[in-house]
Amino acid sequence: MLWGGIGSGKTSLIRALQGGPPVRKTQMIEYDGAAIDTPGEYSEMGRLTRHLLSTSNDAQLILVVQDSTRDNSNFPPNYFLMFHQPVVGVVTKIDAPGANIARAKAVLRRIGVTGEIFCVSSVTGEGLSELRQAIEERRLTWQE
Ligand SMILES: Nc1nc2c(ncn2[C@@H]2O[C@H](COP(=O)(O)OP(=O)(O)OP(=O)(O)O)[C@@H](O)[C@H]2O)c(=O)[nH]1
Ligand SMILES: [Mg+2]
Repeated sequence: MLWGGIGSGKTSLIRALQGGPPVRKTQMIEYDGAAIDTPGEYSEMGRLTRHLLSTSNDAQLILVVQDSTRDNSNFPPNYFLMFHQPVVGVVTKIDAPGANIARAKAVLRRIGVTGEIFCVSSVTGEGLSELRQAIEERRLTWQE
């Protein structure tokens, strides 16, 4: 399940990992192959995050997506410590002008992502194989 702000690159990442139709703005929570895609609005607006929380019961792994061109996140400090599933950070758009990977990692740490952080570009494909491998490794321990 992917969490992250509006336009942070969640759907593009899913497409880069598992293919599918062209990326359009995500309007609702969508089960898409192995992924649960979510609208950025749900991560950015406090009263909507409850929809994500109830859906997270279906998720085996939480991916917290942080756009490397953004200097902030709407999640409060330590937010992601609440999950019982593994939580992995993904810094997106590392190919983009203005990308700042160190800043994005610091944002993820602040909001409670204590596990591994992967840095990727869905445009160039950089970092995707490492992320894919990490997901597959975790999948071996999941109960389907
Ligand atoms: N340069 C660059 N642009 C990207 C990358 N990933 C996504 N984008 C662009 O960022 C914009 C938003 O991407 P989406 O995948 O729709 O983002 P999202 O998080 O699914 O957005 P919502 O559905 O609104 O929550 C699009 O214009 C993408 O082309 C990337 O790795 N590099
Ligand atoms: Mg989307």
